[in-house]
Amino acid sequence: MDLNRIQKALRTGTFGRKIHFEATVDSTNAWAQKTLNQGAGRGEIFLTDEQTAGRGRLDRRWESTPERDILLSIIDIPTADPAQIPQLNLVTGLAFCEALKTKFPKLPLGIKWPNDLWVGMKKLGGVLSEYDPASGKVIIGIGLNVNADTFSSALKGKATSLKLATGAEQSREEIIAAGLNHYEKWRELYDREGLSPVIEGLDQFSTLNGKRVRVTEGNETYEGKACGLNREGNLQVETKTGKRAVIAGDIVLL
Ligand code: BT5
Repeated sequence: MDLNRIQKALRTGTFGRKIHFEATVDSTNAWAQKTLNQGAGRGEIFLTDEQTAGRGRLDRRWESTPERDILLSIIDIPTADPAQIPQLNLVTGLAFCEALKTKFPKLPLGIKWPNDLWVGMKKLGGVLSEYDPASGKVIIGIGLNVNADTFSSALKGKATSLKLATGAEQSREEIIAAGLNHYEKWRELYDREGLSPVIEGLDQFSTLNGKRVRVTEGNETYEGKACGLNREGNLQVETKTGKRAVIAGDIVLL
């Protein structure tokens, strides 16, 4: 990882100005969290070439290929209401999707609510934000398959990388910088104007709008048609018994 190359391409004032790098860690989110009580501040980022215990939501595993993918955590502060922290997932997904769309306009990039980046019908990346109540900070983790050539058998046919989708190796450093540049822009807009511009932005990348989906929320499962996000950024689903808003659920396209 060439940290100078990231720094040269950064146009931010806050995000990515201080970069922590380790060749191997368990999880960049876990590592970032440990540094919070040593005073790590907003905008600092944590990068690695290899994760031995990368995690997704609900303690699921995040796979990666050493030195080929982006494994990044960003420290941010939430808006006044911690209940709105999941909205930062949306801001992050939109920022990174837009950054990739700018670099790769021909790729069919999309966002599968709430936190997946897709190319066509395959998962390219994911976002995991975690709140640390002791410091009042949020750690936003981003995993993005950049130059991975293969995936475990569980992910075959379901995951892709930028290299597989474009047919060429891509620079992780350029993508990290572009993602952070877009993140800072969207984060400031979100601070000034709230979630509505983010929802508008997400709409153009939505892979779910108008499609039939199965939602699993806690112990409950239901089906319906996805029909955009409400003002809080929750996915709305039209079911037989009326419209429902998904707060935190897993969505499967039918
Ligand atoms: C996510 O969770 O998609 C969030 C992933 C966040 C990973 C980053 S890496 C840097 C930072 N440090 C961490 O430890 N984590 C963050 P979720 O929606 O729960 O999706 C997890 C599911 O995606 C797994 O159960 C697999 O099915 C699938 N998956 C795992 N690795 C993948 C990969 N490399 N590409 C595509 N799909 C993957």
